[in-house]
Amino acid sequence: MDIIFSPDHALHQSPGELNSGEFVPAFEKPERAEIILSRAKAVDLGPVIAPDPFPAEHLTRIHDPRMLDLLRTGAAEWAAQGRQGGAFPFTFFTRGFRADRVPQTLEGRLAWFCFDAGTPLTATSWQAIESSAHVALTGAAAIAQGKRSIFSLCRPPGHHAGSDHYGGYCFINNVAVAAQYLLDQGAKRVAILDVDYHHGNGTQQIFYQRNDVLLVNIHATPDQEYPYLLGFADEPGAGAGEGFNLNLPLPWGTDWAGWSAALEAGCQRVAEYAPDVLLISLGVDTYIKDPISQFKLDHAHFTLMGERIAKLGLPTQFIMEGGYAVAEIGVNAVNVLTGFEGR
Ligand code: OKP
Ligand code: ZN
Repeated sequence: MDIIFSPDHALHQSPGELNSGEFVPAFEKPERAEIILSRAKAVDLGPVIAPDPFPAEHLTRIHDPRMLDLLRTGAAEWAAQGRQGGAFPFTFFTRGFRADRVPQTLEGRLAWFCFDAGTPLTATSWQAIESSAHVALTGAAAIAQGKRSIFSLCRPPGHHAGSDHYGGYCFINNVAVAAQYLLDQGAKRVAILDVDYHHGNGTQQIFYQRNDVLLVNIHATPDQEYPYLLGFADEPGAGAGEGFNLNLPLPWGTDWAGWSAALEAGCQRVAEYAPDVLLISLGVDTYIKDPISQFKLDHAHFTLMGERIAKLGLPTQFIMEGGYAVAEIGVNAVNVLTGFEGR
C-alpha cells in the first residue's frame, strides 16, 4: 500500500492546550506522524510518496474562505500584535450572539471560527495544515486513478473541522476534502467510516444534508466524551441526507466485543450503500492505553479491524486522524493496514 506523507507536518507544533483547567503539553504532537511512518517502513508497507500541490479551490469546496484566511494569516497577525505562543480564542461563539456578521478583529474571528482551547495556530502551522490536506488529496487522486488502497498519513488531523469551524486539533477536514475531490472526479457515491475514538463532528456537519456521502461514525458517546455537542444516535441526516448519517455511540469502557459489534453494523450499512469508494477516518485512540480515551482495544484488535474493512471489497483510502499513545501508535495504525492487506 502506498503511503502519502509530507515532512511539513512538523511545522505545526502546538505550544500546548487547556486540559482540566491547566495548560499542558499538547497531546497532538509531531512525533505521532514520525512513529507511524517508522512502523510503516519497518513492515515494508509500501513506498513513501510526497504529496502533489493542488489548487485552493479543493479546500473552498468544503470550507468558508474566511476561515481558511484565518488559518493562513491568523498567527502572523497574533505575533504582529506583540503576542507570544499560539493564537487561541478567548471567547467562543454560542447561542444568542450575532450570527449575521463575522467580526474583523483577530479575537473576534478566533471566537467565530474556533470552538475549543486545544487548537492553536502558530507561525508555521498553515504550511502543515495545507500539506495535510494535500496528503489527503494526493491519496484521493491515486484512488481516482485506480489504486485499490492508499494510506494518507495526514497530520494535523481533520475530522473535527466543519465547513466554518475548527477545533479538536483539526483545521481542515482532510477526509471531507478527499471525498469531495473523488465526487468531482466522477465518483457517484462515497462512504466514510470514522473509527476514531471521538465523534467526527466536522465531517458530519459538512455532509449532513447530502446523500452522495454516507457517513458512519463509531465513537465514545457525547454524553460522556468530547466533542459533547454532536454525535448522538438520533442524528440520521436531514433533507436529502436523511438516512445517510449513522452514529454508533458507545460508552466509556467499551472493549473489542462491543466495538466490533458496532463495526459490523457500520460495515453492513456501508455495504448496503454500495459506494464507489470507501474512506476511513483512521484514529487509533480507541487503544486501551491512550492517554485521553476510555476504550479498551489492544494491538491485535486493530488487525481484526483492517480485516473486516477489507471484506467490503472496496477501493479504500485510509486517512490518519487521532491516537495519542505515542509509543504504540505506529503498531496500532499499521496493524489496521496490514490487516486490510491480509498479512
Ligand atoms: C482529536 B481526534 C483531553 C481533551 C481532549 C480534544 C480531543 C480532540 C481529539 N482532556 N480535547 O479526534 O483524535
Ligand atoms: Zn480522536
